[in-house]
Amino acid sequence: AKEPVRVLVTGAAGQIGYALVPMIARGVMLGPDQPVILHMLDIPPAAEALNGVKMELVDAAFPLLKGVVATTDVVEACTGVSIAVMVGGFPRKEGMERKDVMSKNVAIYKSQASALESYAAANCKVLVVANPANTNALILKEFAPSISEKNITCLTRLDHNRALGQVSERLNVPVSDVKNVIIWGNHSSTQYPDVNHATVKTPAGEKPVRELVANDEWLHGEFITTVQQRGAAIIKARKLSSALSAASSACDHIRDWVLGTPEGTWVSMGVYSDGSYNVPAGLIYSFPVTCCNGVWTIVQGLPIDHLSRKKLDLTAEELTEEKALAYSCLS
Ligand code: NAX
Repeated sequence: AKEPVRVLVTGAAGQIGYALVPMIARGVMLGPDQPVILHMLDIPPAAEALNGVKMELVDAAFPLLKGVVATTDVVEACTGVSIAVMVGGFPRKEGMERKDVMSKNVAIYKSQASALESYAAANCKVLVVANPANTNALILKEFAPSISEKNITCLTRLDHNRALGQVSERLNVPVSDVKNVIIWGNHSSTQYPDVNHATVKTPAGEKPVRELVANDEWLHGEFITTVQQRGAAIIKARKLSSALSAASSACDHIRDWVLGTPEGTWVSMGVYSDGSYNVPAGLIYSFPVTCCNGVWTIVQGLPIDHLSRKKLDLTAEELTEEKALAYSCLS
């Protein structure tokens, strides 16, 4: 039998946490034969709710779940974890300045970075979900210098999956037959959902999405805005932000990272830019990646047309500004 893997979820008493921890305990994230020990962190005002989640995890009697740590102590939460999913953060409240929200999150990610740096297992893989996800991940990277930049990522897989979903709905094909969309850039409304390289499996082989949709107006317009604004549409409909789809996508992100992407398929992940596609190095930017043996690699050599270039640059500019704002909160 495999040794259990310790998985940290921060903000575990929140909405996404509540959807995510049972998925992890069922093997959705690390596979059906991988036992797990869940470490759940939240802040003192949520301690009682967190304990309630722990009670439900016990009550669900998940065969793969070998232990639960529910704590408000960041050191206890981070000790020995091999996977860290950072969902906790300070939400933007009405009337708050962007800089004030950033400043709160910078403080949180700085201190949690230090705890991971000192107490997590060697080679711990980190996924930041909490917004501003890319920039929180960058702060975490800065303050956990002993964690490899290859091990610090942010979630854009939800946006990626939303793009697959929109194509599937439009063409009336199973979503599992659609692949290789790309989310470029920031997990924000400047992200660029790109279908230029996406394909659909058909009885006659793989066909480009562009050819099958055959409607550039939709692809350049409604498709992009629907994906960019899907989060707001969910809030409007549910009166709560996306949780089940965010949790499911976080599992997809870690599963593909650890267990590998299928041959011929790439996924979108927010990763540390090395300057690929002329994206400024030193940002956490969403790229198309393949994963093998627990290591992601940016897909190279995709042709970028003029329209796409402008969109890649626009979202990079926003991230550069966010980075500057985050750094200004440090001083
Ligand atoms: P909730 O407000 O329901 O939950 C957040 C939880 O984090 C709360 O229980 C809170 O007490 C806790 N928390 C706050 N500060 C903490 C700290 N310092 N340490 C540990 N826990 C802390 O929000 P939820 O809907 O679960 O969303 C969580 C985050 O995900 C938000 O930042 C949200 O913006 C972000 N999202 C990111 C997405 C992505 O694709 N990257 C999509 C979904 C989601 O909107």
